Amino acid sequence: MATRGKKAVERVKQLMDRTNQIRNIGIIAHIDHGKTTLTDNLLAGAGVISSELAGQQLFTDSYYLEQQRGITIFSANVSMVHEYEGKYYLINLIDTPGHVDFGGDVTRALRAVDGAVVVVDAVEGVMPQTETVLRQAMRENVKPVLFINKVDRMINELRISLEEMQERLGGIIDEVNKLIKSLKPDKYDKWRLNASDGSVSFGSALYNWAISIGTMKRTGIGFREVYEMCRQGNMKELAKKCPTYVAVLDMVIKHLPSPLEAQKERIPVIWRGDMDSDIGKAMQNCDRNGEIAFIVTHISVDPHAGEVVTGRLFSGTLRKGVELFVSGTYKKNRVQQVGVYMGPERVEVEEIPAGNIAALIGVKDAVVGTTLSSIEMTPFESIKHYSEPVVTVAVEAKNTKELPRLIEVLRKISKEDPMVRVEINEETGEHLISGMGELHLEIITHRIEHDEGVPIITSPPIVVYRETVRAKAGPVEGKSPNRHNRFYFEVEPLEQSVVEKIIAEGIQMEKDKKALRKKLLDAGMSMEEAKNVVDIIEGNVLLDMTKGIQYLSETMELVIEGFRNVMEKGPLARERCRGVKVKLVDAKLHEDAIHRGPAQVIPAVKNAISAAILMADPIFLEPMLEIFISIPQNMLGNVTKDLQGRRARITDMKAEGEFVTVKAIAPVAEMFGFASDIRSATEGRAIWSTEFAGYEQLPQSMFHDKVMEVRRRKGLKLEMPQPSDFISP
Ligand SMILES: Nc1nc2c(ncn2[C@@H]2O[C@H](COP(=O)(O)OP(=O)(O)OP(=O)(O)O)[C@@H](O)[C@H]2O)c(=O)[nH]1
Ligand SMILES: [Mg+2]
Repeated sequence: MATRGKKAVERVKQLMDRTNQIRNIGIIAHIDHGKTTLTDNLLAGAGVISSELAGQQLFTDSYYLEQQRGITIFSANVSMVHEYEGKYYLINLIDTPGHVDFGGDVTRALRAVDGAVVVVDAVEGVMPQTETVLRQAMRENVKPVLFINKVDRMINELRISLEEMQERLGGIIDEVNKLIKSLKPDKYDKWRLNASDGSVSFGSALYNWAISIGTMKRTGIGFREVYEMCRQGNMKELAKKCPTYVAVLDMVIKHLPSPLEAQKERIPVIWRGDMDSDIGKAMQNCDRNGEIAFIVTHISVDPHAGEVVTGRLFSGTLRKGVELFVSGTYKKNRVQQVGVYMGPERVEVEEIPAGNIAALIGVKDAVVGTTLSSIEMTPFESIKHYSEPVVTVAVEAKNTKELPRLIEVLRKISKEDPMVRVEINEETGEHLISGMGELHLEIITHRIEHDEGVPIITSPPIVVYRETVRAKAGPVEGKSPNRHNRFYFEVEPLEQSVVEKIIAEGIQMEKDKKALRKKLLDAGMSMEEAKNVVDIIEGNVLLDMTKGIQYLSETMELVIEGFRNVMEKGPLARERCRGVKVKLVDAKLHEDAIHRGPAQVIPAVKNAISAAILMADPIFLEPMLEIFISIPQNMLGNVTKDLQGRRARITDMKAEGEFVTVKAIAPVAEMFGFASDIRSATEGRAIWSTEFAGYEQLPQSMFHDKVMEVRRRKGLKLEMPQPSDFISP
């Protein structure tokens, strides 16, 4: 059983080669439902950590802030070996965080795996984040199994009868199935969870016992026995007779696919290249003799070895010394070391065949999401996360001598975490770090100060707005400084549903015009417009509605650059634009290319688009959160009062026994400090979570003040900008 020592390493190396005996899985769930405790027990069961410590040590929460705060911040890769029906299997597992601020980690982990153990707390049941992580798994074509955890609480805290317990457990399975059915109708028949076929197990990660149909048959311990032993406080015996790892790992091996089965179905979803090409076939067949195709899903720093790039190898064989193309750069990197995980440690190996999760050293130019390959290939689809970095802090090095170090640290952090966006405020020279929420930014600034030792001054968190328009305007003429070129633009709102689809599906310009047109039509754009799209950025589009204008096609790159400049820094307060449809309707160009260079075209385009936006009834959009709160009935008053003070809109309220659950939508800007306020308003009895809920228009009454607030922060003139600031009337 033990996987420690030399023999264990040998076993892992052997199994790495037997693709049928590999399972790559993620543990996913709502916050606090017990993922890390479960992972501990699986590691202990496999002999990687001592079983006395399992459940207390929280092995994969090895970062000190994780231990201090009792939450997972970074996903962690571990591997273990398990024997099932006389055969050994290699299980590569990723423990993911549950807090919404770290949801990007979950998304990335799901790219690396083929199956997921969805953990649900038996008492809390299916929660909002359960749905979010399941949606993400379905999107990646990752098959789920279910572990219902904390059954001990159901028995000992809720003190319900055996019958009611079984009924409630059945209810949770039904709910998860409903989600699978609505999120992935085409797979529902195959993926439907069912306690009687063993794709669901039940137990207590903390007290280290679990049962499934399989273990029931072998041990004779079923719900009745579990119920009685829990009541008698005899969970030690349960843990001995039916330890968690047996039920859960058996379930994983029996019901989740090996890479060989999984890649056939996953590749068409995560890669848009030609399935009949050699590399397409190699990946679908998990062919170790094919070219190398690898996606980076995790980057961490090892104090001895430096940067460790972890990810999934879909085809080929990785060996020390190979040179790999790094997508998005024109560079090749040489792999200096190849490793696999053994428990939480990396073990260097000679080579790793397709189907495994591998750790590489030497790939300096990769960022999370990069495709590494031995031939130039279409990169994997970008790893899309449903949420966006909407909260920002400004940081400044306390000591200007430390500025280069600060820049270096920020570069490193944004390489590891694509949900972090770092920008320089040119006016003030500060660095603006945007992240998913308060906690995310707190961890980042903590890392800069305490782990990297760069003292910084950090501003309180602020919200980033988006600039958009509510009306049509134009055509507006933009003249080049030499007056030889003129561009005419119209601006109007891009239909809301189109904006949302473009963003949710990550639609970008691509070489294949037909494929792009189809995506835009599916998103609800008209044919007339879809065929004229020349650029797309963050839910804004540029359309070329002109016909037969001489020299325009040679100038289009510059027009696009001008357009992008405005979309990245809108005319109201240099916030990003969103949902703006810009149409180029006419142009007059100088015949001589020298007179229509960048210095002429870009300002003409920028000025015309900026002025048109200001004429089209512009407004700020603000980021929103959906809030879910569950509280005892008698505290409802305190909670609704707090919510009202935050411009929240209550969207649903349901009583369940002594508890009420409230759903509401509120601006991110009003939610700072909510955690401590709700704690004191409810004596710590509220269970709550939030989720990103897109953008809404800022109320008109706040518009002027907010624009001024942002302009002040950015050191801009404290006046509402006018079209005449950009074009002469
Ligand atoms: N009673 C009981 N408590 C449990 C059980 N499993 C986990 N817990 C407790 O639940 C809390 C959260 O456990 P974690 O394992 O950290 O949960 P997690 O899902 O990894 O949390 P995040 O990674 O932060 O989302 C801890 O206090 C655990 O001791 C269980 O089976 N029974
Ligand atoms: Mg955890």
